Amino acid sequence: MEKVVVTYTNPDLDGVASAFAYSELLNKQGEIASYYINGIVQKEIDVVCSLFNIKLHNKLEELSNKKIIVVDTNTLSAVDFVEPKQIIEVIDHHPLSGDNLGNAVVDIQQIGAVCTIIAEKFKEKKIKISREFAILLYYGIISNTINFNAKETTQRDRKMALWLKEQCNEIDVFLIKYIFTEKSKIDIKNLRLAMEVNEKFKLGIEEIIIGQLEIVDAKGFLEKYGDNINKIINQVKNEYEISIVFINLIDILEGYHMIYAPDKNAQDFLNKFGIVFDGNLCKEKGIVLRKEIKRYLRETLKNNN
Ligand SMILES: [Mn+2]
Repeated sequence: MEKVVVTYTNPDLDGVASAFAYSELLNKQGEIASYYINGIVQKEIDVVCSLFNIKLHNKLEELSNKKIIVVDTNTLSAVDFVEPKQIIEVIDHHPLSGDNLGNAVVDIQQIGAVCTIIAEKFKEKKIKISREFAILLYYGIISNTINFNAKETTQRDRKMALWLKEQCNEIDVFLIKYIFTEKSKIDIKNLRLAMEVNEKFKLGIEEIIIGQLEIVDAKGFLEKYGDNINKIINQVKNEYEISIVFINLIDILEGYHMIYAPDKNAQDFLNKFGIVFDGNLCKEKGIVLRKEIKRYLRETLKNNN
């Protein structure tokens, strides 16, 4: 039976690149596999694809009779366009969602990018990687680790990025700044998509939503578009009937992050975890990603109980 590799709805480059490249790897191993992208991709994908003239498809296939492989998420609601019982394999690097993944083979590693795991599979199996997959996986690692500045970055991410660069001489470190700058030119109509506020996170008995914005000049962006962000936070609170919604704003060139919580609710909640606000912001040097915040919240909750 044909396998289809999918990732969460409205995915980023790590999700798209690993889904596409993993289906290619399976094909090269003699299996029949394809990939399917659901929703609208994050802007960084368009930036990289047009830069290197790479074409993606997301034609709606009949998925109901396929075996499904999920990459870059282990949350079932994020892939609600497939039936949970279809899922045979999960490859991810996010904290466990707690969802029942049935009999699927689950491979969750604490690593900077799923692209790293997929690249390692090409290397280990000595399968030649063609230019488009080397490019996508390389910039997927760069994007997901914020050019190796995220705390969760590992030696394996660095090693595979180097290896991918050796496989394709079009890969250029000097394009990273261009890609980061271009992906930050968010059309404000698409702000909610860029904020990634569509996934509930279970924390003990609580359910919260943490958004994330990865942009250049995060401070300036917040000054300019704070009202738009507030409006979206309120929309999300109403739609999901959730009282705690906040945003992790990452400055991808300056290398800092800020937790932005305009609501007292969210601030009081985060205070209990030792996260202290100055106004609506908790600013820190260095980059902490949303999945690391999730891990921190879970760990703290566990230790306090
Ligand atoms: Mn990822």
